[in-house]
Amino acid sequence: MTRLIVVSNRVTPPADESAGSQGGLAVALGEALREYRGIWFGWSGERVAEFTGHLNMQRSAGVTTATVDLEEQDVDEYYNGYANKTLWPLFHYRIDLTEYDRTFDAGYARVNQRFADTLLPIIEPDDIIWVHDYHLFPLARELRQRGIKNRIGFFLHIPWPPRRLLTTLPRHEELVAGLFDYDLVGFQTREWLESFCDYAEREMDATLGDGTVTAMGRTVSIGAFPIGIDAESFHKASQSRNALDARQRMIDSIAGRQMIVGVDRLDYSKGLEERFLGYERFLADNPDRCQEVFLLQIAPPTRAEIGSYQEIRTKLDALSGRINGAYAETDWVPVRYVNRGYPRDVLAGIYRTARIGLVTPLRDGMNLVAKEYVAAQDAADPGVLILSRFAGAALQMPDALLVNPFSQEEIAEAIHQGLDMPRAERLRRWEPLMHGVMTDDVVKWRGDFVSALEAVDVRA
Ligand code: ADQ
Repeated sequence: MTRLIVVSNRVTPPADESAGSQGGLAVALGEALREYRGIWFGWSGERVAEFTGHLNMQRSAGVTTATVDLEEQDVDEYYNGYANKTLWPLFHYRIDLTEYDRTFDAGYARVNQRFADTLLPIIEPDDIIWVHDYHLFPLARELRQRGIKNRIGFFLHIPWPPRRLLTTLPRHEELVAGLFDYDLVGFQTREWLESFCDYAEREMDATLGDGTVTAMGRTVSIGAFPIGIDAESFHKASQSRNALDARQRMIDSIAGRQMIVGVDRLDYSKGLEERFLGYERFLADNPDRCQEVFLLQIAPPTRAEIGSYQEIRTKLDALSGRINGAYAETDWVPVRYVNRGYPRDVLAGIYRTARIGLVTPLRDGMNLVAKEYVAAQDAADPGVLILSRFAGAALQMPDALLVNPFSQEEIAEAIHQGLDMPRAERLRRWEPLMHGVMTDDVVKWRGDFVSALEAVDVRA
């Protein structure tokens, strides 16, 4: 029987789902792995003095995980370095934040080789292998060089940048050439896929076919597979005991005001600074109304070892303090800014209480928060989603209030419109959004990807 091997940078061992703290991706992949008797392979998150290649195999909640520990230098050069100081900003169009350093390249190559060496002994001839994200572009090449002929697919969770930006990366050709050792490469949207094709045609002299790209004598299948959430269970979670408790606590503290909610990892790509400024513009433009609302921004810190993340955190601390200093009254603060994570059911209850979900990334592969906000709404009285037109999700969610996240005026106007929106219009917009979120969920996403990988013509 075919087994599925999922490979990602970090492995999140499937926990007790009733704990409600699992990410949608972990839930979705967990289900796929159970169905296919699969294995989830990646970094444990632990650091050791010297890399041993020891594979820690564990089975929990019906899923087998296989993890390796990495050396401090690996984490610095591969994870904090090439993945998160070079590729992440570049692929989010931030060449101003992109750091190029040869030691990062070397660390990235080394960890991909180490992953391939460690994974090799557990691959069986009929396994299909699904590699995730920008940390692992060269993994298929490393596996092929070690004789692996299995079907290997790759899914990119983040945008594909325009060609003119990507060519600022030293040795970009080598990075992209590595993708041609996969059988299938998937993107979140057609926009990122087209951007990839543009690069391949212009920089690699590639030929485009029907769902394929051929370059350097190799053909790879390509497709857009927009990721969804575990919509049904998230919707249920929004009515769970914990969600209702969270909702009641919020209502008690709101004193009849309308809540606007933002939930994001603390990352410069999420447009938090611009969002705060847009909200400040709303307060300035509507002095008579501003006390009707407040903004709850939940933003747990991530990648805290990286300078650009420390900078954005400092900026947001200052900006939230400034807005509150300028506008707060003794019984009202305009911004509640919280730097921690919450269990999924609590989050669902918070989304359900908010009149507006404010999701304004400057650039995002997809954005699952927009979909979670929609799934958590009360069908009788739904809230309004304000969504950046530069999130991949915007292509699937035209009924949201789409804004340019760089424009303070557009954010301020959309907040105004959202607060005043009559229930009939809120329903008219929410119903198709909810239909889309429920239909194009994470189960469909993984089913579509795995079927497409299984359907690829066997490699020559
Ligand atoms: P992310 O950049 O992490 O994902 P996103 O898609 O919004 O962005 O997913 C974030 C997840 O973290 C959501 O499920 C959200 O609920 C959760 N989360 C955020 N803040 C939280 C908090 N305070 N407490 C608990 N949970 C919190 C990357 C890409 C995206 C792409 C996804 C999936 O950058 O574009 O949509 O992968 O492919």
